[in-house]
Amino acid sequence: MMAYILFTAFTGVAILLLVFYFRSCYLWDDVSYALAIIKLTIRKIKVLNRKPCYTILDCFLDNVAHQPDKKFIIFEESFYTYRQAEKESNKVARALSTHTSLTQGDTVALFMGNEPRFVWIWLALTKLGCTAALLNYNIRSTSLLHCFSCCEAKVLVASADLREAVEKVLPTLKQQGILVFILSEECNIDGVESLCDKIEQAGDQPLSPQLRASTTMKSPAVYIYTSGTTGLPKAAVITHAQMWRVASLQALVGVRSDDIIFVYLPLYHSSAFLMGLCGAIAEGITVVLRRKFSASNFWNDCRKYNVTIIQYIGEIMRYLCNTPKKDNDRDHKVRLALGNGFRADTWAEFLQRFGDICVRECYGATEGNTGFVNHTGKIGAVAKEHFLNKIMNPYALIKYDTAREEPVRDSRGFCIKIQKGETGLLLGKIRNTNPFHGYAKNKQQTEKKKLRDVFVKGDLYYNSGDLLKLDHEGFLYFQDRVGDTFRWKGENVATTEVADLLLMVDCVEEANVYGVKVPGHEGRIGMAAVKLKANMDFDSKATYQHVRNCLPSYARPRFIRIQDALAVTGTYKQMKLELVAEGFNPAVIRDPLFFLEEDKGYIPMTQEVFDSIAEGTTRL
Ligand SMILES: *[C@@H]1O[C@H](CO)[C@@H](O)[C@H](O)[C@H]1NC(C)=O
Ligand SMILES: CC(=O)N[C@H]1CO[C@H](CO)[C@@H](O)[C@@H]1O
Repeated sequence: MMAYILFTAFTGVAILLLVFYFRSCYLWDDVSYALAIIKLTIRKIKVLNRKPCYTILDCFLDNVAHQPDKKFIIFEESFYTYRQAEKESNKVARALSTHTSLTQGDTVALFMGNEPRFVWIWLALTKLGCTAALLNYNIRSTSLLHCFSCCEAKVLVASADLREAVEKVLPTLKQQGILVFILSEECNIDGVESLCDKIEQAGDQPLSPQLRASTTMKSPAVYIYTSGTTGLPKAAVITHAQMWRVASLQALVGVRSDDIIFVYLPLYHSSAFLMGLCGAIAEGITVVLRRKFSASNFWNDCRKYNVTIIQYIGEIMRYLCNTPKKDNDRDHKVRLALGNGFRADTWAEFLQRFGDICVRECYGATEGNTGFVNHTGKIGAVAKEHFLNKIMNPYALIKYDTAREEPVRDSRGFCIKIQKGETGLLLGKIRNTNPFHGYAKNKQQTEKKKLRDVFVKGDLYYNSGDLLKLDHEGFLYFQDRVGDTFRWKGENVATTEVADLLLMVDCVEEANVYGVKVPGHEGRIGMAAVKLKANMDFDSKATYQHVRNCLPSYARPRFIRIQDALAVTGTYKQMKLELVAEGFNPAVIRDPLFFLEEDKGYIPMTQEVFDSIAEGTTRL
């Protein structure tokens, strides 16, 4: 098997050298990328086939054995070595196994922000053979309950500052017999137990591997919530094998053992957790963990902690470029930036201002089975087509009808590949080595992401829901996400989820939610077209209160447009394209229009408000 792969790969490289010699100035990039992929694939095959099964936790334990005194996590003014992290997580594991009846295969939901304890608890759960469900700490009430129950968790662990959010859903949790822990020394809420005191009292000796003997590469390692493209958040199943796949991206982009990575994005997302934290464990490097992103402290932190690698999402890079220029902008050790969504204009500005940082733009969905790394650093591109990528990671770009929201099929009913210069829907072929595990306890949504009979009868693909453009040189550019999700402030917002919540407001009969562009901002901001019940007025106060209680700020519709009737397609799907195009300009829109003023409520939209948003005086 190995010899065969090596042979194919090297023959491939030889052919590639010849082919590209005369036609490409990206020869060196392509070759070095090919070598990196081959090296990585060999490593991956070795790791994934090890017996007994070798998870990221085992890799962590090897780091503890080989470099116990190396710093693992640096957080605020403290640091923890690999050995200390091992002891801390042993204590958590012992506390949990003493005070709960958790056994292998059970799920525990984590509801907390970025802090070292997040890491200890996850390690502890893995040591017990359990799965951690990483809840987004911005969600509340119905969404929180939904996320909690869709992974069938038995225990909830929440940080002390989220106590109120937990108390609100406590009656339902109690009904379901859920054990609730708060990370504090003591707790006097009926039905909630404190956890910190129990961790303090627990011993720190290693736990028997027997406790996780039933873990395999195919067992769920964590659940990460994604809005996917429709409906309420779904728990994407991340198996131990998938965890390795994403973690090894760090090796692919050339991370070295002396690197220090800055993790400030929320750990409940896959980029910080899988690519950042798990990747750091795979390479045995140091993580600088921060509670939250801060544009004004970003470079000071990088200098203070000698950070060499940063992760990003497009919006972050824009925030950094928007900070006032300083003399010491280039005074730092950051050499590599890893992430996605970097827009071409910001990218160029960023490099010019903050120095020659190697940017590796990646593309991939949490639950997806395909992904790319921009190995040439071509500004704006997510990747360049590469034959090895096509072998390891077979994908296809097909023609997509954005108005009808479905793939274009030919007379025989098959999909059509796009030509160079066109934009198409990205599909990833589902097979043993590129599986799609779908969503926990949600067969319907899992099936919805699969596309069958694509090029031949019976074939099966994962539908990414993303539109990518292929240019004439073979570079791929992310264009848009189809259907029912938009991105705002780095978070995906599922339009149907927001619409469902609006329907709970008394005066609302129908709601159509979509995202609109705002000048000077990445992504799209939430807007809703609403039809009111007969003889009722828009109740701005009730709407505001409901939206504020149930939705995180990035998901709240900032504009509401009242319509007599909502436009639907022939198949009764709500039409969004026209609404999106019309945006929120009161000069264009005749319908009554409302604007959500932060911390105040919905006020009538005026030309002044519009102008101040367009000029950037009103911040969104
Ligand atoms: C950062 O690097 C400098 C020089 O290499 C060193 O003196 C300093 O102690 C380092 N700081 C930290 C926090 O490791
Ligand atoms: C392998 C490779 O060539 N990577 C490129 C990635 O992007 C940076 C710039 O953004 C280039 O400098 C690298 O050469």
